[in-house]
Amino acid sequence: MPEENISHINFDEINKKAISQPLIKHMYTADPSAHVFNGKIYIYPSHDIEAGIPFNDNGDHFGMEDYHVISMDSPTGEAKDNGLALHVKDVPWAERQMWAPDAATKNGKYYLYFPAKRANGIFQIGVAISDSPVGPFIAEPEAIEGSYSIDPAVFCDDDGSYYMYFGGIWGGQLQNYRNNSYDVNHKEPVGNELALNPIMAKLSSDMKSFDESVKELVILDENGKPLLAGDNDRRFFEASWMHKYNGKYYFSYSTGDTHFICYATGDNPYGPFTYQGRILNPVIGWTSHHSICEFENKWYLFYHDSSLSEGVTHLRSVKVAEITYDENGKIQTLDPYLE
Ligand code: FUB
Repeated sequence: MPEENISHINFDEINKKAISQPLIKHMYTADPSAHVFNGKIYIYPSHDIEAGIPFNDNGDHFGMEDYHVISMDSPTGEAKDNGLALHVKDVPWAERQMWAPDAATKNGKYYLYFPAKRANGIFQIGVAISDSPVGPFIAEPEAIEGSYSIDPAVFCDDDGSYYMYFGGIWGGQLQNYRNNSYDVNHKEPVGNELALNPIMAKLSSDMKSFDESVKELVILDENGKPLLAGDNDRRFFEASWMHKYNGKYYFSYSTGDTHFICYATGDNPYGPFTYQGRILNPVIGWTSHHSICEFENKWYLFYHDSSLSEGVTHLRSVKVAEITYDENGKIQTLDPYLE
């Protein structure tokens, strides 16, 4: 819900109707990427702060500087803030705006993937490494070669291959890229032009670089045609996530300016993917961003909203709710606030 439309909202009522409450309240957190490592839930969120920068379509008001990892013994258990995991001042190539991160583990090491702006104002994606899932993480000296835009999500397939999905429109700069080249004059396509797609690549065995050139992950409609740019209710905007359910690949994402979390399914990590429906209806706040994770044979949606800050779009709180699949593998749409 855009920030300018919130003046009529009674937040006490909203909080009573919310299907879940913020996992932590002593700081603002967003963009939760949840994983189960060694039987425990670890959430890698953005750490929202009031940076004092006015709202604009470039997202400059999202002035985050660091990351904290949240851990939980179960989705209903206490959420623990494990303190500073990585600060932008300790990332040699980055200057500002530590946006939505993700993490992966391999051979006892933990890898934190994160987007940030370089001094020239261009987003790239970096990696920082730790022996612990909660950090502290040590950043690699340079961003991942070939990376651009925002919102990395790293998926580990059953064969031990890791893939990164990324990209985001407007503030995330994806509209400025064509064939992996940046040009500030490129704009988001409109109307019947083809929609922009998320970007993906397999990670190399050291988890610090891409093993191949990055490529688009195409999302098709029910007729097998790529989604169009004017299809704002369904086209990809940001917040990639990949999970696997009953052998099928589920790619989920935010539609940005229409505020839905949607998903598409495919038969392999590269796609194509076919649009299936909505997972989460709009939350309080402009952005919607999520992850999906299995814990003890139940599936959970980690997401955020701006109810705790009473609608301040860049001061969000991470939440969790169970999701269910029907017998055909369709995810039941969640309404974040009950009627
Ligand atoms: O948190 C900053 C940005 O807002 C994220 O990178 C987007 O996905 C949106 O949630």
